Amino acid sequence: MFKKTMMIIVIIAIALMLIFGCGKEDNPFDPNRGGYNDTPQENLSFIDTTALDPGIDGEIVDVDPSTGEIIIYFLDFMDASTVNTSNIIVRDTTNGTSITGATLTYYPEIKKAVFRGTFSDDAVFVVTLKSDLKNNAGIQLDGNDNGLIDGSPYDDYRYRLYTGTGNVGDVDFVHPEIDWVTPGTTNGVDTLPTIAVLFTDSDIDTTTLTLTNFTLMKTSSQVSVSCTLLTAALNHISFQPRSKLDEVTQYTVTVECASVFDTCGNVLLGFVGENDGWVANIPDYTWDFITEAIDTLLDGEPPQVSVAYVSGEELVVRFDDDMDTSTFTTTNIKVFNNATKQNLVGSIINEYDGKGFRYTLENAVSGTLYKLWVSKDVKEAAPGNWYLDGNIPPNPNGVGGEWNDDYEKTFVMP
Ligand SMILES: [Ca+2]
Ligand SMILES: [Ca+2]
Ligand SMILES: [Ca+2]
Ligand SMILES: [Ca+2]
Repeated sequence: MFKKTMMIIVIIAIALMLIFGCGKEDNPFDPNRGGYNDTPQENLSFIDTTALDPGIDGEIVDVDPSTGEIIIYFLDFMDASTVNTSNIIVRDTTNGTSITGATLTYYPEIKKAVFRGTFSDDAVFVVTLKSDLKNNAGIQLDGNDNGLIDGSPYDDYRYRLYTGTGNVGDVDFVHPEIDWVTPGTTNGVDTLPTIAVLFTDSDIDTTTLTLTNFTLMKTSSQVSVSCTLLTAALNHISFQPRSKLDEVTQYTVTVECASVFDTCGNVLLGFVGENDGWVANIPDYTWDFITEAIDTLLDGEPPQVSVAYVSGEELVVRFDDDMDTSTFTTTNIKVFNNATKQNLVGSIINEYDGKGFRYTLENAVSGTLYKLWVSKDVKEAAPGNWYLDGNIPPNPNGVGGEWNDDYEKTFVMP
């Protein structure tokens, strides 16, 4: 009965989200972001997508009785030798015929390329701007707009056009993304949760929605939890552990994105707004949750910093739970000059109640901006023993020790 009720709730929630637009989970967490988040981002994109003429999904209109034009404006001055019909390809996806009388003219001084030809009637066309297009500085097109050089086809930029009654919806190269997950990154989760993943487009190949591609494991031991598939639909999957999970225990859900496709074979990219676009090796998307405490003597809530303030010559830092003060070390706690990043030497004095520490500020200069940094590796005392749930957005989110769970706060020395 309980199972059924949960399922109905999830189905209603999904239905509501479809009606009211897909509400993004507040605090999604993707540890895979860590790897490329540290990579310096470059902006290699130089197609002015807002100035394409016709625009994305637009109609090609004949400029004379039989000739149409596709105009592409670049934001950069281009290497003219790369602006050619090898790198700007127009494909008639309806009739499979080549565009007759096709010519490409590049006007370097106004950064404009014009593709002219005779386009078949009532057809859909895909324009592909290949990653081999280069600007004058020799930088290639970043078609997937991730600041990284991925090469063709990942960095090719594609858009659709049509003539007459051609329907651009017939051609799908839009990759699905994860729009919402439940339970999200949080604690207090029911020990028999319904786990659901909702996708941005309702076009998932449901044969890829399997419990091989969507898995649950106990985080500490990496031991898989056997689950039952509840629903696999064009826009979501839901599943449930076969038996109750352990209480106050952290679990990891993994979506093997590289094995999930839409009905046109476009691979799942990851969480919307948090992925690198279409790349060669799509990383798994994972998130963690912590189950509820049924035995109320247990503690399923990771600690957070409750306050951090200057008092006289000390910086007072307090947590919302009893802490393992052996983790209050100079490795885990630092204060530094916010401008120069130079370490501010001071002592760490544990608070008598075990809920915080004081950092001495005898070397701080009045009027200077400093930053306190507390590592995610700071832990609370037993019975919780959880790592810090820091404050770097989107934290705190109820799960501690994640890659972005350090705590930071700037303060001016009075
Ligand atoms: Ca790229
Ligand atoms: Ca699609
Ligand atoms: Ca706690
Ligand atoms: Ca967290």
